[in-house]
Amino acid sequence: MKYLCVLAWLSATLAATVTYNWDINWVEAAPDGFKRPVIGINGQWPCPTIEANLGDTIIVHVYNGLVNETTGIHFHGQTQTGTGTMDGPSGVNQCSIPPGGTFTYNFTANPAGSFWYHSHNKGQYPDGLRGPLIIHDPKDVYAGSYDEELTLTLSDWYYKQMPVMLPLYLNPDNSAGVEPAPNSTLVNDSQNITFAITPGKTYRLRVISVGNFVGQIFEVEDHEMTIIAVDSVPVHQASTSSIYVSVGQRFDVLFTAKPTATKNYFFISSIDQSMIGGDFEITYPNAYGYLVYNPKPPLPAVYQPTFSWIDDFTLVPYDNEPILGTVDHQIVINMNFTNDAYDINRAVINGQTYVTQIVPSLYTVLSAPAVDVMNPLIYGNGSNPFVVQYDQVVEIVINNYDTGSHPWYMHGHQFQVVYRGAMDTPFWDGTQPVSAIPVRRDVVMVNTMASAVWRFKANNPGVFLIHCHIEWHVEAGLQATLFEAPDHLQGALTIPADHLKVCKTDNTPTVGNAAGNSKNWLDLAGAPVVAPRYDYGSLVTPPATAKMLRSRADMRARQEMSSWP
Ligand SMILES: [Cu+2]
Repeated sequence: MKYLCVLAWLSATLAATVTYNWDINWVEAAPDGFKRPVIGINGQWPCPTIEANLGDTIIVHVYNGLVNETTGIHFHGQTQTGTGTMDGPSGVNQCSIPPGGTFTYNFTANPAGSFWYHSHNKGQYPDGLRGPLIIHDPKDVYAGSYDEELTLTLSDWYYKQMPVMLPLYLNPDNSAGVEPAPNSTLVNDSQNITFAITPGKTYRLRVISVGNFVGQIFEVEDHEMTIIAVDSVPVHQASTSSIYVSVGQRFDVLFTAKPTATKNYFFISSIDQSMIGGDFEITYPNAYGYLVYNPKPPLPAVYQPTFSWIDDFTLVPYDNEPILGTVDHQIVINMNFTNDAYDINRAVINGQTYVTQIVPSLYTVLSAPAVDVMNPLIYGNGSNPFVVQYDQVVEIVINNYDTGSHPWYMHGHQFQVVYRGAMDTPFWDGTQPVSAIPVRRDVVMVNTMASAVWRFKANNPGVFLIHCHIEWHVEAGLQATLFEAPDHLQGALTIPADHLKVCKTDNTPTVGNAAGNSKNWLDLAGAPVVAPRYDYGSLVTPPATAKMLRSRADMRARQEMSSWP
């Protein structure tokens, strides 16, 4: 017993607290030469990198200095074990932080690896509020395999702000639901960047897609990459010349520098234009960078990438964790797009568009009578609720009935991808061959007219969103809510006072079922099931709605978006 106490004391003293004070505000930036307002932190953009060690306490004090928009931060890929109030999505784990509001996130850095943080508030992060989150582990299995680390974010980029584009995307005049195409492509929120390279050294490159919509194909000229981790999970080494990085995904790769510094090399990130529906003109479909061995020779001028990437489904986790057997609970998500009563194209899961509920879903869990907490009814049909019991082996089946591919993300876990069908293959019926040692990650690309299946153990009680990571589709309602052992949250979690305060400012109730009813918990009258007509993103004061959408100013905005249908 004494021995255990000493161990606990040791780990307690070794873990540090890493504190960030963030004033979130608008700044001007021209990452590709085009100047626009972006959401930065402490007057800076690109946003800073969060760095900590595994087990550290990360504290982020947020002040919303945006004036015109609400906000909120999610720490993508962090499990938030025991800290379910800190996961970030507005309307699920917290209320939106109003302008002038303060809000503190406090959680344990876990697991280690490459992550990112971003706004999880009403389609906001593509306006710039996103950055890398790196958790180091001194015991990392690849710790001795490289000399230096580099971080590289990839992103599609837009010249207009989300609150301008969202109402044009979710609009009867765009009844086919064509997503606004990006104007540009960025690497480290810039273009033509350079990495100074020392001959002979081996580098760990953390590639993080912080984009909004399209996948990115990344390649380094004449430097083979060795994948060592995906979405933070170490994998057995796999060599490739390119990687395909869906929105939200991370690839950690090693590359070894040439022995001599006689020339310099390209790298390229190219957006997957097959995902773009309309006929758009894209100013910069590629972003370039350079490995600079020697500043004297000129940077290379021409490079023809091969773009033959590895299938991430074939990667094998380093710990060889076998497939979880005997599924206790299967969740089937049939996803599609359909038009609502306004002829607006919306996403549906099993026929239901995700709609934010009146009480944030976690707060419903924490205020519900114990007898009702496992009943999905109280969370509102509009939240697409799925309740699972503690320690169940859960299988999630995504059947993609849409004609596009979608990068699906689940908060709170790195799950086992046990099956992924190729484009236009029969949906999952349980008879298809599965992976014996499945790759684990937190975002998986689900192919057009095909299924993907993942499994996890429900050992992390919390309320976690399951959603396509394309921010357009999040706003179109392509989301479900996982209530993972909500009975274990009651009595274990309390809502911090500053979190309650922002709800008060926001006039959001924090007690009751999805409809805000705390008298009759099974009466869901008033719980939203239909998406609101207008979506102006995080804007606090939307323009006078109907008038604006039919005004000449709106038509001009539409024309400016080249070839908008
Ligand atoms: Cu999607």
